[in-house]
Amino acid sequence: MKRIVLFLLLVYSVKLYAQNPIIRNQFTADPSARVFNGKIYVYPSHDIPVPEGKNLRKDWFCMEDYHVFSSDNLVDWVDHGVILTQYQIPWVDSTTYSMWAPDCVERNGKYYFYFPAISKDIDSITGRKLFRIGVAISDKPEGPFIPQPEPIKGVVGIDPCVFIDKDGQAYLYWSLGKIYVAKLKENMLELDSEPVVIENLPKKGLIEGPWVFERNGIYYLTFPHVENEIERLEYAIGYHPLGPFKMAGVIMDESPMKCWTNHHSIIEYKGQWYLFYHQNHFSPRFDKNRSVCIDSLFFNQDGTIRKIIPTERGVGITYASTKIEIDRYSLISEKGAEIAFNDTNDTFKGWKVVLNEKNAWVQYNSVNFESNNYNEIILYVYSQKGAFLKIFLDKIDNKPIAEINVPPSSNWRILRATISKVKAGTYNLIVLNSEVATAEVDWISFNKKK
Ligand code: FUB
Repeated sequence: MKRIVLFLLLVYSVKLYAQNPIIRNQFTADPSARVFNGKIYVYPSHDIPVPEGKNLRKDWFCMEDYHVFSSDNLVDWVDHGVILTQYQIPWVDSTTYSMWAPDCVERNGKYYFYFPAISKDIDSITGRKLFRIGVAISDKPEGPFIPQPEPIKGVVGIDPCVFIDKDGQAYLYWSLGKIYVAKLKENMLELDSEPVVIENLPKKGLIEGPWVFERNGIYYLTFPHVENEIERLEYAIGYHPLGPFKMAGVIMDESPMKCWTNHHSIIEYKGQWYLFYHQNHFSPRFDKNRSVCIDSLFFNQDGTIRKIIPTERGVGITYASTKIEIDRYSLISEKGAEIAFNDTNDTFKGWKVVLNEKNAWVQYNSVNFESNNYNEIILYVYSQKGAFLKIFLDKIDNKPIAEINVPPSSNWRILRATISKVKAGTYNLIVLNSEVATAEVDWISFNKKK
């Protein structure tokens, strides 16, 4: 099995591009984002549909392996393939498909990958198989990771998060209804203190998924918590990794898609802070098949975190010459505009914008025209009765840069039109339907015609 994983790792490196959700070739959840060697690496859980013929709950999480994804611009993501599977780990009960939320940290040039899974052994007190936390080690952030033969002694639970403080002391946080913390030894494989429960967190409603980071001397303990019916992201602050912590607020409210879980990480990259989290974009009817998203995160002057509203647009610059998926919008008109799947039988084929009425519009921010030479727009569109689209930069009050007649058709088609001169720069793009009939747009792009 080890050989197969190594082989897959060498041949498997898929380039993906995305707004939200950022990973478009599989379900991903519980993203732990880390910056290693100037790049962002995301270590998520890998949700899969429950395989047939296994003795598994049909309505529950199902995970058998982990992938890692990297990017240096938050837009183009490389899938480095499988880095660890349940079948490689001697202590894991591989009939349980329980490779839940992981984390990865670097120490002295080695990468330590922490993951929870249900252990084969039967606990003498509860008489049950329990979630334990294991470690796998690699020389590279992309793996391959070699698992330790035993889980970490003294830890029962899920959702590991490792924080290394400025003085070099590492701490392991994890959850099991509550949040626990213990010091890690220099070898990163053993506890160096008795686990303690972090106090002063909400007493009612599930708490899990700890993520700890430090900024300007404040230690942020962030976590999903069920205050009402489903999880939202909350945080507490303190002045030491072991606390005491004091509740400070909500980072993200409950999912508008009603995904029961949320699970996140927070990092700074090239001077901007980001929240990585998940919702169930590709699986609206089954919220155990989730997808990782990113949105920008901002602090107030006093160090508190501004609440984040999840977006489709996500983060990063989109280049004018790429396929701009305007259904990943920044803003959308209140009336007459909606998004829909391109193919409801294969949600990974993405979405389209449906502009149902006159003056319905959609706005997609941060499109970069890196030169003055663009002179053509290309659109992938459909309108049964015929429509007329106008393209604006930044404001609908501005003069449109293109006006496109979409002839009536029973098929999707690629249309091209000349655009007026655009000065090199980054703009917010607006697509407006100026006809009564419906126009559907999958993507648009810009070209430099000779
Ligand atoms: O992904 C399985 C579990 O769902 C995670 O461990 C929790 O944090 C929740 O996201």
